[in-house]
Amino acid sequence: MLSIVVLVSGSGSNLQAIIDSIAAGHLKARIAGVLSNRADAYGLVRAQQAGIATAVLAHTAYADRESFDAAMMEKIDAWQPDVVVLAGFMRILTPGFVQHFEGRLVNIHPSLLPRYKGLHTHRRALENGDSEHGCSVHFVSAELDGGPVIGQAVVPVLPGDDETILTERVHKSEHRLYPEVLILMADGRLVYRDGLPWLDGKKLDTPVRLDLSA
Ligand code: NHR
Ligand code: GAR
Repeated sequence: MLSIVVLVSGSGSNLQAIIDSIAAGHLKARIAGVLSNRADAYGLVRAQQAGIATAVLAHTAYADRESFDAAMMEKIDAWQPDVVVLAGFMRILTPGFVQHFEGRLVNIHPSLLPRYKGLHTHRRALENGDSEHGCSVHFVSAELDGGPVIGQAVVPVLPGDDETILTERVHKSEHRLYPEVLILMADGRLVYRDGLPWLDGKKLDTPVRLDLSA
């Protein structure tokens, strides 16, 4: 069974979606631990309520990113995960950390990558008058939000949308996409080889697309 470690910084609603998918029997995995860089992250409460082990490593307690990441690596390795899932984790990871978990480290980013790497993605989609927006799950590489994309969920941008309502629509799509991608991994259909995602034995040149526009 796929063993997962989830990294959070905040509310952890994506963590909750993964917990729920496991509980419903869709995702055949176990969450070995949840790690937060913030002691007050609500994601830790969600984990505890589900009986999952938690750990807090405050990045502020470390002299630099390298020593923080080294402490995280040690903690995560002790849980022996097959996959490390970033779910609203807000600290940029060092190349050493990314290399250590290469092919086992995934992130959900609130845009249709390669559009809108970085922050404030919803505002930027609105400012550009996009008619579609969404989220992407990608393997993490040293380039921020630049690793190969596995899956995307698309939502419409509707007349009258503001940042709040669009953020919420994308958020809901994240809660559907993340478990779907992890199910592909748990079923052994989606693997990482030669720096790329492969689905059912074929190089994935177009991300798996979840269409939520209907
Ligand atoms: N690390 C690497 N190396 N590569 C990626 O693709 C990563 C990553 C770490 C996190 C998530 C990401 C996103 O999906 C992610 C992808 C934080 C920042 C950021 O600027 C940017 C992107 C992402 C996460 N963090 C600030 C920092 O100094 C702190 C911001 C804060 O604490 O609120 O680390 O968008
Ligand atoms: C999600 O929208 C996720 O895509 C985003 O933070 C939110 C976390 O929500 N991630 C980033 O912006 C990474 N920089 P959650 O804590 O409720 O899962």
